[in-house]
Amino acid sequence: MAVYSLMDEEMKKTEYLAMQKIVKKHAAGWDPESVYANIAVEMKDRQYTDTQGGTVDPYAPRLENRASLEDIADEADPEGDAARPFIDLVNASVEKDADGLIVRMRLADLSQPLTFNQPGVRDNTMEYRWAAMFDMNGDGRDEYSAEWVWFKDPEGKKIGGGIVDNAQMSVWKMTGDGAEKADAHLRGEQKGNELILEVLPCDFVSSIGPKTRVHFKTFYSDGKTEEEDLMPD
Ligand SMILES: [Ca+2]
Ligand SMILES: [Ca+2]
Ligand SMILES: [Ca+2]
Repeated sequence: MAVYSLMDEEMKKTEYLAMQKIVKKHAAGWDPESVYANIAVEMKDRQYTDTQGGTVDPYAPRLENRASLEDIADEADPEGDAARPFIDLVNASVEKDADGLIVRMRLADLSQPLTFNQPGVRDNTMEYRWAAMFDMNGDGRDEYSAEWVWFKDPEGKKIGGGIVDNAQMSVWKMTGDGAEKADAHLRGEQKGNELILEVLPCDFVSSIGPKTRVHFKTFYSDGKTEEEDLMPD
């Protein structure tokens, strides 16, 4: 009994009340587009430990693994540094011209169909991702991403197929505590092992300048393990 009343008191603390409010808010008007925001908030509070035993802030600026649009085009990523060939980046590039932006990601092997909405993956959590991340002003923090992404659809059936037909193409704008979908028209295609994402002219594309730095991220989860590849590493 004493334990329960202790817990009861504990739950009345400001931080728990604030947390309950957030949970209630998300549960009341579930919006798949806010999934990113929720994840980002979760991630912000997580502590990471680096190889030296120190803690890592995932939101701290990072400059070392970003490259200019010119440099990234000449860069290659090792094959085999990701567990699965469909998320194993081999090279990638970003090209901007008057017609918009073209993002290319070459993977080790995209010849096999993928399974979406795998039973082991938790509802509304990320299952697949192939993303180009943009640090517009080169300060080490990303402001936009252009990507294919798939969150496990609670209503969706398990389906097999390709990335272009099944994952969602979108441009995300990072906000203070999450991300929101940016207004952008996209076209996507797969050519062999290459994924091509075309973003038509928009605010995001026009704000890409000489200081802009880019890096690439892929992600896969089967519910048991989470795997990724980064370029540059
Ligand atoms: Ca790789
Ligand atoms: Ca930035
Ligand atoms: Ca890599």
